[in-house]
Amino acid sequence: MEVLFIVLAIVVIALFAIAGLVAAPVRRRRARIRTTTAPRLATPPPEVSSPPLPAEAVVPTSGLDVPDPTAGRLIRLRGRLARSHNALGRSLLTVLSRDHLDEEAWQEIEDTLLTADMGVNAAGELVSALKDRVRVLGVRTPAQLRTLLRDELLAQVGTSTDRGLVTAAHDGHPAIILVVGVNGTGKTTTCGKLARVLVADGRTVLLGAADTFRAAAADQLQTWGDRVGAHTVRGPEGGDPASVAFDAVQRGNVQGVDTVVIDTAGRLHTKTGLMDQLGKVKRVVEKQFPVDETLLVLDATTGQNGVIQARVFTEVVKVTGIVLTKLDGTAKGGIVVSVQQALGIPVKLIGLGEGPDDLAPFDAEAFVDALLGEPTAISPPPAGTR
Ligand SMILES: Nc1nc2c(ncn2[C@@H]2O[C@H](COP(=O)(O)OP(=O)(O)OP(=O)(O)O)[C@@H](O)[C@H]2O)c(=O)[nH]1
Ligand SMILES: [Mg+2]
Repeated sequence: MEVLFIVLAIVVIALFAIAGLVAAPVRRRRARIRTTTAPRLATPPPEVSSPPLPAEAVVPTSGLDVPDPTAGRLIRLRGRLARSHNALGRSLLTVLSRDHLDEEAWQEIEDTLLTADMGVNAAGELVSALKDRVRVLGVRTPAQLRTLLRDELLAQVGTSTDRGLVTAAHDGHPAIILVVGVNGTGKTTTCGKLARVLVADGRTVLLGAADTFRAAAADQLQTWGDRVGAHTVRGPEGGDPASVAFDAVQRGNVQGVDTVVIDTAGRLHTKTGLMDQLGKVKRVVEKQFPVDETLLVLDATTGQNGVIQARVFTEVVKVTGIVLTKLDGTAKGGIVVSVQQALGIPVKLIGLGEGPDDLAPFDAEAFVDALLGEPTAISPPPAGTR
């Protein structure tokens, strides 16, 4: 009996030992899977079977930035716009308030508009509209002139233009935004700032680093993404940008994010090979879903050349909106009008600085008010000054 008891005890101990040996690797494997699953997004994606992300793709969720809300951003950033642009409004109002407006005065007004890059057609139209209204008005008070100029500038900038961006998932897949432009205009920065805008508005975002020319470009984008918890899909340096863009859209769709924002390499509009490559990026993405927005990033300081760039880019990838960057560093805000009028492409976003939240949805009224400056701007200089 005693012997039987001892044998039974040995059998039980042996069984426990075998069970332990089998369970250990399973536990280890489970632990490994937990550390490589997709990052948690601000809003949990719908139940989808997501392929695991590589370990380096996991975005930390603690210590994320909380971007400024987007509502009224341009109003908040208006001061920055006014600093570089209200000289335009001031000089126009100063000439308009002369007692006698002769041809020379009107030429001066037109020249001022051309210097601000408004473009020949828009400047001509504005001058003739102003001429008509000044004639009807007769005697002019500074306040009347300001209203008149505001109305006519608004008419040129366009108040009824649709400047909305498609950023919400639709038809069961994410919205797709492709960001294009020549070198150094601010594409990557815009993708990063845009991700912040979207996150601030409650969207979930995935970034695609389709600038594969330099590893640093993907690092730059990923840094922006990491700050707001947006995952960045990237490929090998020198890899096919179209394939990275395709992967980003596929991954974004599987994860159920709202918006996929794809950064592309800077390319001169005159380089046919590079422009063809861009066309391919869009075509390959569209094997999955249509691109909702193709945003052309233009550096406002490059002036009328922006119109030429826009013409070529839109022939290749059908641009749906302009992002005008570096408006904080130039008085050439008239490009807003010339690009729209020459090509019918609305300015949708403007960049007003290097800060992470210095990107604002374009608002015609806030823009024109910034050009005109404060109403007091045309009051006579205090005595003793010249
Ligand atoms: N002042 C100012 N600087 C800006 C603005 N937007 C971008 N920049 C700066 O412009 C420089 C170029 O920005 P990137 O985003 O790297 O430009 P990119 O178009 O991605 O450049 P490539 O990828 O090399 O073609 C950076 O120093 C940005 O900080 C803006 O609105 N205002
Ligand atoms: Mg870049």
